[in-house]
Amino acid sequence: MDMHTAYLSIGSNMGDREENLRSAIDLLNADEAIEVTKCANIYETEPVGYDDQPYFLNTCLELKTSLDPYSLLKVCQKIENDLHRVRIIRNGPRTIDLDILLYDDLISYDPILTIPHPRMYERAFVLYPLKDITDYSGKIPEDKSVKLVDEPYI
Ligand code: PH2
Ligand code: MG
Ligand code: MG
Repeated sequence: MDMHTAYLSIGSNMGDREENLRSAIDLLNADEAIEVTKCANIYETEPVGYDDQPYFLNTCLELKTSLDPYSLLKVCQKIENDLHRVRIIRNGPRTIDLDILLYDDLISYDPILTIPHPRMYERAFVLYPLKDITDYSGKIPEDKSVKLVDEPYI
């Protein structure tokens, strides 16, 4: 089977944030077409985009998968629904968010699924954890606080 490597950013700032991240990782691994192969450190991060909300926990994952990008997106959206994601405000509080950052060396401008994630290189909360599990050595913006709080879950 054709296997692909994808990187995801996951974040939570409502409810039991640690539990939400762990559940998302477990649900990804429960899919027979996905294996979570790396997990970055866990960071507590200042909200970006919409300030009046709790701090997030963020991390990044490396996956091996036989799914194409759109099928992977569907799995991510199903996990968001299963973890009772509610979102009232754009960029506002959420129990869980799973964003596809990279998929092999694919470049796609489809508005449904833009890869690489269009804002990833502006976001310290994405780049700090991504650097833990890749050889990313580019610039990391320092405008918002990003604090290391835990080791990788797996
Ligand atoms: N996600 C957003 C908007 N702002 N800020 C932080 N610190 N972490 C996030 O995961 C995050 C955010 C939209 O998805
Ligand atoms: Mg997001
Ligand atoms: Mg999202």
